Amino acid sequence: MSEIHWKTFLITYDQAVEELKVKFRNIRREYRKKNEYSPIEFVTGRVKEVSSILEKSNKLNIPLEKIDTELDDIAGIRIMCQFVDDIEKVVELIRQRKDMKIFIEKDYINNVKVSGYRSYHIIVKYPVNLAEGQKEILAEIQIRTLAMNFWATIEHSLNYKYKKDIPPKIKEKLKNAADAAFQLDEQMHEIREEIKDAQRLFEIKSSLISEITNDIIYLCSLGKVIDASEYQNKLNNLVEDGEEVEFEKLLKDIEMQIKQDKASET
Ligand code: 0O2
Ligand code: 0O2
Repeated sequence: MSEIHWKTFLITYDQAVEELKVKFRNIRREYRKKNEYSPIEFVTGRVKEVSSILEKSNKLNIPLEKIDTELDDIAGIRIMCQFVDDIEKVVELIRQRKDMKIFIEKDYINNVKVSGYRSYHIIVKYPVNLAEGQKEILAEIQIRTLAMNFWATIEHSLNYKYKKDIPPKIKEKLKNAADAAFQLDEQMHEIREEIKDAQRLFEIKSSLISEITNDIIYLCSLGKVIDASEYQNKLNNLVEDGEEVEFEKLLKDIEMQIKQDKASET
């Protein structure tokens, strides 16, 4: 494959990465809209650089005509989770999808790499619809916690700096850091229900506040400026420490008032 064809060759992978990012981000959005906890915290994706494709195919002795079937991470998606047990939930979500087929699973969480690397990898076969028809490509989905991601990102940049030959002293420190990241995941796992509760509460309060604010604006538009400003003061007093029930009561009161004002108008 001559260089001139790279741009065309990579179109399919670009499209796959864009589609997969949207699909996984939408899963998160769906959970959040339902005020439910999302096992997906955030999603990133990239198409491998041509220089990295060449480097890897050289290293693995893959002829360029075969990279589309033998290099499985030209399209790469990374899914970050808050807690270790979210990873299994995301893996299960992927197993159930009809728009991608699992080809290979690699569990570097139970089988930690010598470097200290932990992550769950799934290689999927993913069909991309192009102008000239459908093409199935391989894509790598890496699923990991925020702590695993932090470690892997740092280690990756050090590997880049030292051209994959990290000095033993730094390697040892990285190994210790990997252990610390593992401990952090363990400790967060122990208090995950508490954390999820706090996050759920935050989401609920945010959506109540936004409903109340919209109603206050609506009251103003009905000409009830004094009432609106009273409700605004009540909301301001609640914002910092108010309980969920207090916000609910305020929302109910303002909705009742809007109903009465509209009825008296007609
Ligand atoms: P939101 O609402 O912040 O989740 P694009 O491909 O253009 O859609 P982009 O920005 O080019 O996306 O790059 P990339 O690298 O694929 O993804 C960046 C997304 O990851 C952004 O989300 C960042 O907010 C999110 N992100 C990156 N690092 C972190 C992190 O440490 N913590 C969290 N929570 N999110 C992170 P969006 O798309 O802006 O959406
Ligand atoms: P990049 O720059 O991230 O795209 P191999 O890469 O030969 O070891 P294989 O079978 O291709 O093996 O895949 P493997 O081991 O499942 O790893 C593929 C990807 O996982 C790597 O891609 C990295 O992104 C990540 N990874 C694997 N091991 C490590 C590690 O020890 N540290 C870090 N930081 N990441 C790792 P690439 O192509 O190496 O690089």
